[in-house]
Amino acid sequence: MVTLPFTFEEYHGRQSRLLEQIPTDSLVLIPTNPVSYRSNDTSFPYRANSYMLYLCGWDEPEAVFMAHHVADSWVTTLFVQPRDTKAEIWTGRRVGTEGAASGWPVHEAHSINDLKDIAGTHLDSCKQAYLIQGLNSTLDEIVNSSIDIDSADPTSILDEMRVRKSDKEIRLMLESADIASAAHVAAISKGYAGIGEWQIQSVIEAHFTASKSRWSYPSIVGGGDNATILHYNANESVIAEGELVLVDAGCEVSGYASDITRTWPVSGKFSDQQREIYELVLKAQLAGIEACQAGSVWLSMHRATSAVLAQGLIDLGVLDCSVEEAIGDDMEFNGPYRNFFMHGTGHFLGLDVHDVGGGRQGDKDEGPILQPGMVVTVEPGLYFGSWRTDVEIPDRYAGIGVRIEDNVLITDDGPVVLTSNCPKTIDEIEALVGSEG
Ligand SMILES: [Mn+2]
Repeated sequence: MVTLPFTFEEYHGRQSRLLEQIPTDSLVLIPTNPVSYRSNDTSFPYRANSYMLYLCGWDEPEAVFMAHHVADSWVTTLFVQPRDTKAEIWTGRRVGTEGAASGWPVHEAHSINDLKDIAGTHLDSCKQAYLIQGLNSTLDEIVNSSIDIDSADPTSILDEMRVRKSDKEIRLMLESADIASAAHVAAISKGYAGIGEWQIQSVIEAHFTASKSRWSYPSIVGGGDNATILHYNANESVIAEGELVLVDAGCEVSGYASDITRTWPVSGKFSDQQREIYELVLKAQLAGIEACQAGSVWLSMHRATSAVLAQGLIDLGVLDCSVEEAIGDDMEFNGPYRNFFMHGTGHFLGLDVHDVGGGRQGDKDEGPILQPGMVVTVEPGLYFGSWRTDVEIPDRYAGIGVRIEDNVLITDDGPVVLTSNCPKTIDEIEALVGSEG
């Protein structure tokens, strides 16, 4: 039997916080994700919609969470796949309507086959529907075809709630961070010159599976120049003696993601050039973490990492200009340092690996204020792809890509690194590479 990751009390609290911000003449409709097909009738592993998980923890496909107002209170309903022995023989046991009504934090449960009738009837007495569109075509059609109903988007209200994590959510995120940390440690300790990127991937993902977890995004394992491709995940090359390997991999626990990047010398020792770049990225990453203070703007950590990286690139002779010029006019983060650090410093983390809450870094937008309970990633990097034609790559650093990423909880007492069990100093890493070879 499925166990929910949170108490009914926690789910009811989330539902009330949502519904107290919704006019009472509205119908709230939160569909889950559809099943996606990989090839012919083979589906991708199913992942429920994060808003659905957040509001009631339901993780079977073909479901809708609904809330409608009766007399003085909201009534919550789950539409779910009904029990069906013949279908369950093929695709697995279902909780069914009775199980949903008794075991999940809602007042009622109905068959998904009755969605159109029941939701349609409730809509007749409503002025607007708070619907997440694009997930369930039946709902989109009912709402969009009725001229008396305005469609509103509930996600901005939910995002505001999701971005600050409760203590229980933080506990799950710490669990997720610990599993991913141990997976990286296992991979580093089994590294050797000549190992295949896919073999490192298998060590990482074996640890996820053995820990009853699964990846929260496709694992990136890039040796040498492959480390300079930000979303490389072909993971099909052999890593040669002396090359660095960049591993960006995280897992999820009850839907909550971790997201860790480590870069290490596959033969066990950083070369002088690799060490110079690694130390610079690490210095920038520590400055970025230090900038994760409650009350600071979202852009603070990008400012912090950018200042360190720009100065460092000048000191190493990669750039020949002032820090201001390197970062860009009016601190727009578009100067020449961007040739080597082309992404943001971090993103929010939670039920989605790139979680809700806004804030893409890399321009002047200061973004939201950091608040206790928010979890962010801090992941500066420097990339010198020898294959690039858009910019001159210094010979000394050609083929080096370094990114270091941790998951950081904002608290009133400063940043707390949730992934601190994953080593990142040069000494720790050099001691670990191949130690279980
Ligand atoms: Mn990340």
